[in-house]
Order: sequence, then C-alpha cells, then structure tokens
Amino acid sequence: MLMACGIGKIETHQAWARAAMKGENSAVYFVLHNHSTRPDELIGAACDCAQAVEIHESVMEADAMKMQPVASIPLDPGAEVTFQPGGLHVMLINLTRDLKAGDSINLVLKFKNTGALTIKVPVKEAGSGMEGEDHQHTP
Ligand SMILES: [Cu+2]
Repeated sequence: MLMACGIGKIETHQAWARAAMKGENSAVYFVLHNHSTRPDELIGAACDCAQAVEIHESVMEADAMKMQPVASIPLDPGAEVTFQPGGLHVMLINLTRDLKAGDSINLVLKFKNTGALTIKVPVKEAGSGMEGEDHQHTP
C-alpha cells in the first residue's frame, strides 16, 4: 500500500484572513481537503478573535451579492472544497481585536467525524477586485 502524506486526515491549504479593524467583520478563506477515505462534514468554526463565527456563502441574487449561512459542508473522501472571496467563506463577525496584515489568528474548524482542527491563519490585505464580503448582512 502506498504511503501518502497526510492520509487519514483533513487538511487546509492556502488559508488567509482578510485584514479588518476591531468591531468590523472579516472572513477566512482556504482550500479544505479530505485526505481520508471516510466522508466527513464541516459543521462549524470558532475563533477567539470574533464574537461569532459562521460558515457563509455569497450568491448573486438579482444583480446583488448576498450572503447566506451554510449549515454544514459535506466532504466526500478525497474531496476538495475551496473557500474564496465571492463564494464560500468563514465569516468572522464583530472582531474583538484588529486584524492587521502580518498578524495571524487561530481558527478552529469543527468536523463531524474528525472533531476539532485548529489552524493558524495569516492575515492579509484583500486583493483588489475580488471583494465580496465587505458589506454588512442584510436582515
Ligand atoms: Cu459572510
């Protein structure tokens, strides 16, 4: 049997969080990769840097970008799911401190089978042109 790096677990690649000030919202993006042979499911996230953390998806609706909460993300064996500006993201709601480029945060990702996975996420300035999560939530 071939030995593969990271087999049997879930990994994140290319994680980054958007720089924002205390009291604002921010978002975390990454590629989620299920290296395991078992299905799993992302069921939540947490960070001590924000009052609430939710999984969201940005969708185009009648010419306007809207965000909607996503209850969970199913991960088939080998699945890769990309969280990116304008799509899926982990929303950091009401930051309890400034997130400046060069800082890092610890994000806890909660999985149905694997349990909690803590990842270190570098904070970066958002690139121009790919904004999507800057607006406030509409009720
Ligand atoms: Cu959002």
